Amino acid sequence: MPAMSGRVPTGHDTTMTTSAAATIPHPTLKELADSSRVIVERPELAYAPFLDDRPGKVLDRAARKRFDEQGFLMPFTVFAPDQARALQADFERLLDVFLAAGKDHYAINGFHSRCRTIWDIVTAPAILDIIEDLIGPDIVAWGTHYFCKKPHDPKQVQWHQDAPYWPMTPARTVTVWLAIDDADEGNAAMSYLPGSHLYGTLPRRLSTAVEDNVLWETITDVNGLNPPVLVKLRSGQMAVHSDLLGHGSPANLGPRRRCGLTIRYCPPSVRSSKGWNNNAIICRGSDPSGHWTHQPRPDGDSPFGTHQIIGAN
Ligand SMILES: O=C(O)CCC(=O)C(=O)O
Repeated sequence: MPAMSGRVPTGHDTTMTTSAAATIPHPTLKELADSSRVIVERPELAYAPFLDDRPGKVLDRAARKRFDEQGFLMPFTVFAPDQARALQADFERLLDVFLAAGKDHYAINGFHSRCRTIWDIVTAPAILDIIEDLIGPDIVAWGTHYFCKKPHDPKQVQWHQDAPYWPMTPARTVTVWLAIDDADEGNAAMSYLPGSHLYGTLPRRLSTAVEDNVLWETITDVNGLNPPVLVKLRSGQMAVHSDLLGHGSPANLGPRRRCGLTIRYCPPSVRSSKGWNNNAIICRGSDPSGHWTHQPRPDGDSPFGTHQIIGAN
């Protein structure tokens, strides 16, 4: 299979911590405002910093500043090893149900309101404490997707930003990438392009068949951006990234599965169209506007019913 277009996300710094990441040179927000790289295709998709004066439960001011500068933070251990093994067992049980219903490894997309297993992860306090520090005390979860790369899975996730895929405005969603399996250079871990969230929407095109993309768009040119950083995580750890951050992952050439659960959180002030606001969980606080429809904890795990498929990457 061809490598991902642009820089291949291997052979780079695989041990980067959030403090090391702070050494990456970033343009300042002012420099960016003057930069011709900022695309105004959808001006509401410009990055707005999360930093404010709240003390933070987990993330102090410096950490939130790093998020604003680089567009991601990692790693956070949110589940202990025994809980992480339970996450794997739960995923495998869920996958069996989906496979038996004729679906594939990437199909568990948007089922947080149908599957108690996912609903319970989405509302886990250890995750929400970190999200609260970024987006505030009112927390809506509107999307989930298991990205399960089987051993020797040729499928790739081409460089992309999430926000252009979504009918959401403004760009204010933070994604949790929760490692169900250990993820590293041996099993197609994802990579981030630090600082790329600051450029608005990057030029992109439809992916080609040869790219074998799980999704369908590819950033046309990553040259001139910071080099990729591997999202190396142990099972039970998570990373968080901005919906404008460039990221992707190559084919899984090795014998180890690489599964991660993405969870999309935003403050209730975000507006969604196409009915995506009806498949939400109000995890903390409230939505006084009533835009988001809260889905209560389901009784069990069902592969059937309504869910987001299109674009809910
Ligand atoms: O898991 C991957 O390889 C890609 C995940 C992704 O695109 C995302 O978190 O938005």
